[in-house]
Amino acid sequence: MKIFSGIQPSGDLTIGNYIGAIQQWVEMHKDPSIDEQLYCIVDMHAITVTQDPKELRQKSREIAAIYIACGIDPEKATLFIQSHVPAHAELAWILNCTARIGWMNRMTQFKDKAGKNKENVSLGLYAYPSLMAADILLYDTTHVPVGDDQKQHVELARDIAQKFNHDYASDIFTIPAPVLRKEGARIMSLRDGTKKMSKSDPVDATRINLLDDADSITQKIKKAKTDSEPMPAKLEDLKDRPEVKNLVQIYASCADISMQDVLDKYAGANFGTFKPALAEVVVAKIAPIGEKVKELLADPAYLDDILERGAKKAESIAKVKLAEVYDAVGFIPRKG
Ligand code: AQP
Repeated sequence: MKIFSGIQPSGDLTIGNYIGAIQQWVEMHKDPSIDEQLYCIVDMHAITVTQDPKELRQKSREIAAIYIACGIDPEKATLFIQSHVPAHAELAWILNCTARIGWMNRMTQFKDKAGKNKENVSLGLYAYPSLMAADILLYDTTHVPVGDDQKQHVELARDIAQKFNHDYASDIFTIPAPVLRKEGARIMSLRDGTKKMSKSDPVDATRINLLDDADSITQKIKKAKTDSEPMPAKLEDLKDRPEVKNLVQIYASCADISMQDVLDKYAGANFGTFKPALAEVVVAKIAPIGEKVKELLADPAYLDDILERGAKKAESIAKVKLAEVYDAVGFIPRKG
């Protein structure tokens, strides 16, 4: 099994990024059937919407520190920055020529992000899924651990890989599969249980950031939207209570128990009891990450060294795949 995944340095990482993605990656360290794990900081994806260059640089390093602070071991996984490996952009171009406009038009993330402003967003935002397909396909990835919002893009990567293999009568690309958590694959906004928690949401109170301190985590949970009913006893009773369901999901993921376990513990309780208990488990999980990130950021040379080693390793794999692709499409290799 070969694993690839990544996160955009497009804001402060949230507990949604942690539960949906990073927590899965850390668990994968224990799986002996995994041969290779690559975790990328996808800065080229981040610029599909406007970014402040200074902040982008700072966030890119910060994400590397967060990966390590969350438990990703740079000896077991390759950590690197996407723009350090030019093959991502090069393969993305080829895949732009394989992907069909009709496929891109079905991507819900583009529709969500472009909203009513469709004519005015960048072409990069529209083509984002073929860059993501390139990220995945360069490394013969078999499994892509992501949150639920990215499932459609991984499925598109499969379609692109299959079409390319068919068009060029080859088996160059491995067909990847998304890996989603059973519970917690989509953490929702603290203010609207029907909207995904997102690092680029302009309202900070909608999310718990991985670098929030204990006090702000507690305050955000205290102010999180709920309803006037007590906590239910059964999972099916959460069906029409998206905000409550979300808080139960966050509790379960942070305490490493099932959502039903949470309900068994708090059935009948009101939010005056549940919210402080939730804040406690979230703080216990998140606060040590912030402390470790601070330590790591104090030593940028250490992080840069890990990222350089990661880029070299990733490049050595990506280069070979790109050469196969160039050959298949009929590009003449350079002499010498
Ligand atoms: N709310 C979420 N619940 C579960 N998983 C989530 N992910 C993101 N939000 C949630 C997962 O985190 C990984 C990295 O996401 P990304 O940075 O590539 O972009 P995204 O999916 O668009 O996430 P954001 O936080 O909403 O970023 P912005 O606001 O910049 O677009 C992915 O595996 C994603 O599924």
